[in-house]
Amino acid sequence: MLSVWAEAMAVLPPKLEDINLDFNKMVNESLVFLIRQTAELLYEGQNIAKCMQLSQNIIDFSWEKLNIGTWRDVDKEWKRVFSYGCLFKAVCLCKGGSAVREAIKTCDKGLLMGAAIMDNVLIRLVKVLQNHNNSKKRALEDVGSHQNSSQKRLQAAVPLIKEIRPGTEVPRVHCPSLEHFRAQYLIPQKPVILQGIVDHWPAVRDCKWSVEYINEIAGCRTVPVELGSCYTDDEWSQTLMTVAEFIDKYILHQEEGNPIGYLAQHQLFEQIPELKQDIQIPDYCCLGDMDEDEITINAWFGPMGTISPLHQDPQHNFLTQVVGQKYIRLYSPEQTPKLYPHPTQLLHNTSQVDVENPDLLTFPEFEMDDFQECILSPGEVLFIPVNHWHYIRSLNISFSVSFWWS
Ligand SMILES: O=C(O)CCC(=O)C(=O)O
Repeated sequence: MLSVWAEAMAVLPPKLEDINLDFNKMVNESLVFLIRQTAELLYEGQNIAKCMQLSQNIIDFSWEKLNIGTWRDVDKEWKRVFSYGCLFKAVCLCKGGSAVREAIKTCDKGLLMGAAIMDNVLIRLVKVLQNHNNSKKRALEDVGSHQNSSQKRLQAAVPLIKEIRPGTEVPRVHCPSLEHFRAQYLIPQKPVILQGIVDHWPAVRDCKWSVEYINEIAGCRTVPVELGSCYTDDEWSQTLMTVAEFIDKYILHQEEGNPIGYLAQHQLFEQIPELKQDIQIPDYCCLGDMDEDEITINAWFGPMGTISPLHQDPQHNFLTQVVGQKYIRLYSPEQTPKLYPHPTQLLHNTSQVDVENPDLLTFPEFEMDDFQECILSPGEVLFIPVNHWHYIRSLNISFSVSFWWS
């Protein structure tokens, strides 16, 4: 059997000359020299300690560049440099064979903060490293033994909404034709729950996406996690942790007083393609004018009690429930003035009203009765038309996938 180092090196091109180490003039010559030197050391395989040190220098230098100004203004070239640093460091970490987890973490940092390099080499490397990571099996056994009791404890914390008010329920329709959906719901911009359209997804079929499965596929991967009951709270923050840590600390053993953790991420399916194989873009998206690769696919994985405050998005949404249930409240765009959007530019798409417990003294115009609501269950897909306000609370451990399209 090949060593993990040999397997990691096999992910790289056989010859150093085959790596494209050209950068635009943004990246100065001495840094390009450093990157080349690091790559040479890696291919020689003799002085890995020095190679590791230089990789870290590349990471540190580009990290500073990534943190200047706003994220969308960061030059892509610095993201490429960061990815090279992470790639070299991750391979170095494989040398002794004992730091594979650390190597996976390093790849994930490159995937999250860097840009794709060398035909997605970081994704290919992580796949190789994951095969060597057998400690996931132990974590899996842990998950199995704790799930039932912790699910009960979580359910005690927040009351379930069991009843939907008569007359407010979002209608349900089973596998409508494209034309029916277009005429009845898309054109008039009416929310609807589509049933039977994702039953064939591997994620839904046989309830494949259990907590155990997610842990098995993604346990050792580092992902961003939101901490706090909702993103408008002062204490809300984001942090990086492995999926296994997230499951252990926030899904299965949520301690009283600890913040709620939510894995709410639009990059998850790019970062972990194994999960993407279990889902499919709904056919109805072809009614829009986007190519498939322009559709944003978001993952929402969390315990009972995650709340997405009332907000609106600039695209249509197919919010698909894979695991657990969510209580959802919808308001039409016409009601915007009565929903008190935050005055700041950053939060202008978010209402200041706590929908399930509104402060009517501060927000007297808030219409209490004029909404639609539903409990979305596994296999159901809620069509949220563009700009429709939506409030979402998970009623138990939940995994949803949303597709933003226009
Ligand atoms: O499920 C959630 O918590 C939020 C989903 C959402 O807001 C969206 O898909 O736009």
